[in-house]
Amino acid sequence: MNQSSYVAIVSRYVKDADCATVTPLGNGLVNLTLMVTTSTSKFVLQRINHHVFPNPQAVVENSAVISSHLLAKETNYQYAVTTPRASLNGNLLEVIDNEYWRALEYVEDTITVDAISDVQQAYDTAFSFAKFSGALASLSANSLQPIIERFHDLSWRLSQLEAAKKSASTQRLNRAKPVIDAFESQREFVAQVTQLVKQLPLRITHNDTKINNLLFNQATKLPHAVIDLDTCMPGYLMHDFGDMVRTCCGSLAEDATNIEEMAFQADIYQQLMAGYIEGLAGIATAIEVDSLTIGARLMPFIIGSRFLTDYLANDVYFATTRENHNLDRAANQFRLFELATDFVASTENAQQVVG
Ligand code: GN1
Ligand code: MG
Repeated sequence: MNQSSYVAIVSRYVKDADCATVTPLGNGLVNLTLMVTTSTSKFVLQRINHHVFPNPQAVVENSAVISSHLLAKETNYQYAVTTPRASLNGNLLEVIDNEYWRALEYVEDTITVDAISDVQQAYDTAFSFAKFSGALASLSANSLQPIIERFHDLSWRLSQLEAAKKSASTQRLNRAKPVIDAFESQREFVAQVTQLVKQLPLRITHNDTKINNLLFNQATKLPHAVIDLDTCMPGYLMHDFGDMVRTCCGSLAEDATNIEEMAFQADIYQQLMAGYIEGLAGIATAIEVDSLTIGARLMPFIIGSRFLTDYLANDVYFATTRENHNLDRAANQFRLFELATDFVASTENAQQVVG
C-alpha cells in the first residue's frame, strides 16, 4: 500500500501524518476502509463511495445521530458504540479531489470474524443485532436522512434487473441466462413478499447485518459493538434477520463457485432465530416474527439479484477481482435461496405434523 498517497487525507485528522502507517481493514465491497496508526493515535479512515452513497454528508450525519441515540442513558443500550472522529477542522466529512472521507474512533481489544464459528456465536450475534434494532425503536425515522432509496425493496431491485437486461452486452446476457431464468422463475415468492411487506411495520434497521459488522471482545469473544451504520434506514426486521442467515448459514463464502457443495447450516439458523427473538424481547409483533422465515429466503434472493444486475451492467457497483465475479456471486446466492427455501419448508412441514 502506497503510504504517501494518504498523507494529505491523514493530515486532516492528525498533526503527525508523515509518520502514519495505513493498512486496509475489513473486506467491504463498496467503501475503502483503512486503519491509521501514528505515534499519537489510532483510528479508522474510510473513503465513502459516492456513486453508491450519493449524499456522503447525510451518511456521516446519520451515523452521528445514531451513535448519540445509542449512547444516551435513556436508551439503555448494553453494547459499545463506534463514534465518529471529527477532523482537526471539526468536520465529520472531508473532501479531497472529489473523494469523500470520514473517520471513526478505533475500538481497542476487539476483533472481527468473517465466518461464524459455533452456535453460541450465532445466538450472540443475532441477540446483539436485535438489541441494536430494539434500541433504535425509540429513535424517530424522521431524524434520519434517506441514504439509498428502496434499498431492500424487492420489486425495485427486480425492475433494476429488468433494465440491466435491456442494456447488457450480448455476451454477458448469454452467460447470465441460466441465472436470470432461475431468478425469474420465482414469481410466486415475489408475490408472497409483495403481499407481506404491506402488512409489516417499518422500523429503523441496520440493513447489513453480516457477522463482520460486529466487533467481538478479544478476550471474552462476546459481541462488543455493532459497526457499519451507513445503511441504517427504515426497513423491516426480516431484512436484518435475513442478512444474518444469508451470511452465516451457507457453508460457503458468497462468491464461492463450488455451489453444488453448499450446505445450509440448520443448527446455526436455529440459534440465530432463538437469539433474535430473545433479543427483541416483546418488541416484534406476531406478523414480524412470522416474517423472519421469509426474510431468510429474501435476503439471498435480493442480494443475488443485485449481483446479477451489476454483472449485466459491467460491474459498476460491487468491487470485483475476477471475470464473472458478480455472476458467480449471483449464482451462489440463488443456490443459498434454494437451500433456505427447502429448509424453511421442511421445518414448516414438521410443525404441521406435530401440530
Ligand atoms: C455491500 O460493502 P459491504 O460489504 O459493507 C452492500 C450490501 C451487500 C454486501 C454484499 C451499500 O456491503 O448491501 O449485502 O455488499 N452495501 C451496499 O457483500 O450496497
Ligand atoms: Mg456495509
